[in-house]
Amino acid sequence: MTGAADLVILANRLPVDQVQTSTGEIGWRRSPGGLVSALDPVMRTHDGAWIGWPGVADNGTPLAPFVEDGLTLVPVGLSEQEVEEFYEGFCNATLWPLYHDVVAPPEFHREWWDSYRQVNRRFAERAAEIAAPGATVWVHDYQLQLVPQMLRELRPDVAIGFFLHIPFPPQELFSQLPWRRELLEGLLGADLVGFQRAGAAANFVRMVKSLVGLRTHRTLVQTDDGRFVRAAAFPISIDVQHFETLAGSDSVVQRAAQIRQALGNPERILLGIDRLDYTKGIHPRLRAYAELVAEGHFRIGESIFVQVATPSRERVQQYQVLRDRVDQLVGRVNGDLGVIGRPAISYLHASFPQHEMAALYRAADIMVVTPFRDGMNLVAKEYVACRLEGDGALVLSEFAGAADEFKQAWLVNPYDINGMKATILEAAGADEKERSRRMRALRRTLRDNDVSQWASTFLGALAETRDA
Ligand code: GDG
Repeated sequence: MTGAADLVILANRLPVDQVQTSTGEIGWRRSPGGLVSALDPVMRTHDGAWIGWPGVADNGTPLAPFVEDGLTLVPVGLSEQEVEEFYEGFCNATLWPLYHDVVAPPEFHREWWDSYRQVNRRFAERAAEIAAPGATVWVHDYQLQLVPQMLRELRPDVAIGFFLHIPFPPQELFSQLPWRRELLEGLLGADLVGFQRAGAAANFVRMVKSLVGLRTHRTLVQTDDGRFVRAAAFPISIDVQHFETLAGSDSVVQRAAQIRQALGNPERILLGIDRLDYTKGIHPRLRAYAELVAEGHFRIGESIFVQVATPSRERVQQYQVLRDRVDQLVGRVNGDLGVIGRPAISYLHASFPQHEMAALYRAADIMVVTPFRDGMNLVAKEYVACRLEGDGALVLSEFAGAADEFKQAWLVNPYDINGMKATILEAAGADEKERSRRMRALRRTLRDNDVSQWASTFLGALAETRDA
């Protein structure tokens, strides 16, 4: 059975969120994201369809495909048990920590793996139904690593690309996984496997050789059925033009001034924006800042750290533990160091519209991005895009994918608190010329690779791999 879509995107989530209208009916709200804006134009010109989970457990009634704002969306339902075992379990308590350098200990449960396989099969079957003969199918991220192989068995005629948004670990860590071989074989169903960094692609090829026993040559793998699979890096980016326009709009400029005023017009605003996730290094970053204040390098009233932590995966235990740790640290720091009406850290556990994010980026003198490990980190790129005047400073972890491109950022090791303190001080003390030299270089780098370029480079490479 074949369908009519020439380009099929599979991602864990649909690009819309399911909402309930006031009359109790199901409605959809477009969720703005880099991936959607990158793929939107390609989807429209190619008769594309997007397969994903709507974000809430289903009640047993299958949801039919629908068209929203001109995009064909195909929902895949997950039961409450699958949300627990596949999504919160295998995806976010096994693979996520394992792929991020075991910052938290990964849990291995056989029933979670069974659920992962079952949900991956459902996605693959859906793609097999709707893809036109010879279509291009692009599978996204760690939730769907078995889909390429499952889909290839059902539909050998389609071109399959896979892109991993998060890091791919070295063999010493990946080998812990009881189902390591199955996952590698799952990915090998693709014609092209894309990663954020070249090192991740190299990890993959090395493991295919040692754990699956296939022949490899540089970035190519030869499978037992005589196909060639290519692995390469395609560093993702953002819609630069969109952020520049937003940051330059009157309302964002005004809102940024309001934010500075509400904070007491300090000389220096430091900013962190992250999903509240243990990989993002929020805790050591705030500790470093608190020590700088305690030691008198920054003074309350003159400097403030604004930390936005967007609620994330709140039912997963490690995330609850992290939330308590950050709450405790911020409470202690503000209790010890703050004065009436002026905290050391302004901490917001909430998510905001993109307009507010752009205003925060505009208001901040120093952006502090310190993940222990991160596939790319789009927040760093968004900050750079919003610095239209070429000022501001980016302090960036060398363990974020963005560090490969952003060599002119102030790079730090988030495990080294003294080193981080010294670098934050250096960035704060740098003269205007130095800051502007670095920021302008970052902005040039960003403009050279925006998200639509990322998408077309990947799809171009997929077409080439297929024709070779
Ligand atoms: C994964 C990989 C890779 C955050 N809070 C709010 C909000 N955000 C937006 C940011 C940014 C995005 O969410 C976060 O992207 P990151 O790249 O920083 O991190 P992950 O969510 O972990 O993303 C990562 C990425 O995939 C893409 O491949 O870079 O390494 O882990 O765009 O702006 N947006 C709004 N309100 C918020 O409160 N509107």
